[in-house]
Amino acid sequence: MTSALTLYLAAPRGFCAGVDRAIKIVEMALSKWGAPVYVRHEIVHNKYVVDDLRAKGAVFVEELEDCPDDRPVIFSAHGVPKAVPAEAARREMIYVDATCPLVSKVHIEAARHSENGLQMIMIGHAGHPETVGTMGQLPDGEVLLVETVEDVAHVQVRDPERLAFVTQTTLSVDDTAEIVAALQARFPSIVGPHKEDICYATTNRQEAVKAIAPRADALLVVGAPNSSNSKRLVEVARRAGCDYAQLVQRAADIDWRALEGVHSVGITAGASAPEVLIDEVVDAFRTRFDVTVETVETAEENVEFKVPRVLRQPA
Ligand code: 0CN
Ligand code: SF4
Repeated sequence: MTSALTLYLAAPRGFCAGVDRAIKIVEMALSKWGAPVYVRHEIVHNKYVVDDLRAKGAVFVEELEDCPDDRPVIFSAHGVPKAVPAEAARREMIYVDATCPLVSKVHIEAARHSENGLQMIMIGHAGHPETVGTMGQLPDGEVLLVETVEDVAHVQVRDPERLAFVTQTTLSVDDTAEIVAALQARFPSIVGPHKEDICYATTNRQEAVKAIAPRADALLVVGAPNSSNSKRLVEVARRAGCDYAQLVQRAADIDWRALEGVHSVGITAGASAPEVLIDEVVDAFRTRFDVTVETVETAEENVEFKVPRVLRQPA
């Protein structure tokens, strides 16, 4: 006899408007210009998405120098340092920027504060492409990076009265609030966004996890190990009281032995994880348990971003 199991499906989960747009950009570029179309960095942090686009003719590289001059190149959703489009223009390449508009907004803010004579502090994860891209809107060394409350105590600024901050869009809402509070305590005149620059999708997915985690025996986040927003969902689940929270890329990653005896499992997905993979995970549970699915909705999303005009025009 199969045992009963309730699956709490988080809503919202999975694709956000920026990811949806970035994937469309690659697909539309392939139909406009034919293969190969080069993509600098994984368009979004998901192997399934990348493999699918590769099969359609996209070529993924890490650096612009790995692209030929005579093929189009697309910059990933995470954004790029200013030097990247500048170099593409110098080489007279066709390039399309798939940076999420919510990341571009942060780029513009950082540049604006700097023009106003404020030194920039970025709250983000060292080495993450979005942080590299945002810091790269200003000359090397201009933006100071803080990753933790601890870092705030040690950061060396030019003038404590003339500072501004921006953040990565995919951070933990709660951790970031603490870092912002530490910055404001040490530098009372620091200028910044109303709260931080975390995007609606990151915020909503964390909220949904908070609603599910306390009542689930286990929680699975469908997402990739290099996906910042997905990893944050695992942390949020554990902190909200779900001791067994794991990231899985696909159903094959599920550790069924660890789930023996559970009665309820929460399921969510990072902003770069396609719904087919969530379906795959739910189906895997159906083959092993007598499953009841309950959707737990904490917000409604209706954000959509247009693709760049060059792709809306015929070739
Ligand atoms: O997983 P992603 O591709 O990126 P991070 O969460 O690592 O930043 O999701 C899309 C988010 C963006 C930009
Ligand atoms: Fe844009 Fe947020 Fe999605 Fe990143 S997670 S692509 S910032 S909407």
